[in-house]
Amino acid sequence: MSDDEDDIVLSKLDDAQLVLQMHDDIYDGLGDEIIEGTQILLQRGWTPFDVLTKALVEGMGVVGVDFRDGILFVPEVLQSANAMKAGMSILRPLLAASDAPRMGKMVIGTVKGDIHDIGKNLVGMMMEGAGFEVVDIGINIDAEAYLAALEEHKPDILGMSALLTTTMPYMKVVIDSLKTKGIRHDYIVLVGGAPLSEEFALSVGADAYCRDAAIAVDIAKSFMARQQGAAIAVLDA
Ligand code: B1M
Repeated sequence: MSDDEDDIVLSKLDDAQLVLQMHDDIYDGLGDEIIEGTQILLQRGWTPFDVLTKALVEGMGVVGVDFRDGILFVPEVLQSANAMKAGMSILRPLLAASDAPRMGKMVIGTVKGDIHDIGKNLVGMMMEGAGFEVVDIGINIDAEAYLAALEEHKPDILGMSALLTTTMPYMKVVIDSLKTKGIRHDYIVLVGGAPLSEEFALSVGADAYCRDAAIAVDIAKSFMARQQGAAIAVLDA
């Protein structure tokens, strides 16, 4: 860190400057500064959602570009990820403290071979904020572990995340094992992760592709509404 950066007092920056500084601090992996910046924005009346998307997620986007271009390497990106998680840990309870009625239950995990968890965690946080109960089963999850979690927690929704082109095909392995057990239609299967697409999701037999966490919430809500509508129709018949 340069002397100039040492002298920056986050609380003296205006909102736009602070957000740009937080992008730099994520890039530099400065967790304490991210915690402080997150708290300042919240004190200034920012919603947790805006802090998350504009200060944290956008900052991580810059890291992703430089990682792709060989400017940043794994240890640096890991520090950025940890700084981002430090900010997320403050926002999590705020996003979850919604008085929305219980919408349904989701089990979510990152597929086998893949340890990326920031996007999955974010989806979990947003779903909790929207009133869903979320059971996060972690990273590097194989088909047996997904099945065991479904059996144990009996969710409405199975969420899977994959960030690598090499791990996304594993989603099909999980969905095929649901089919083999004859339980595919017991769950709404939602998938997401940067390399996925709508076509991919449909080709592996998922119900929908979720481009980001906010869209995951909307899609989950609409599937739950459809399911509840269908249940009411059966009761009325
Ligand atoms: Co990795 N990595 N990484 N990495 N990493 C990517 C994914 C990569 C695109 C970087 C690049 O080259 N530009 C690239 C993949 C290339 C490819 O497959 N074509 C890559 C690579 C190559 C690797 C390694 C192989 C590097 C190496 O070792 N040589 C290695 C693999 C490790 C493994 O998993 N086996 C690796 C390791 C790592 C770190 C450990 C250093 C770290 C992960 C830390 C962590 O997660 N705890 C890391 C990171 C941080 C990234 C980037 C930079 C950022 C990912 C991220 O957190 N994004 C990433 C570059 C990128 O994606 N642009 C990259 C922020 C997050 C909010 O977005 O995860 O997309 P995202 O989630 C979004 C949506 O996708 C969606 O909603 C989320 C929120 O809006 N979503 C869902 C995600 N999951 C969902 C599930 C749902 C619904 C929506 O279920 C219902």
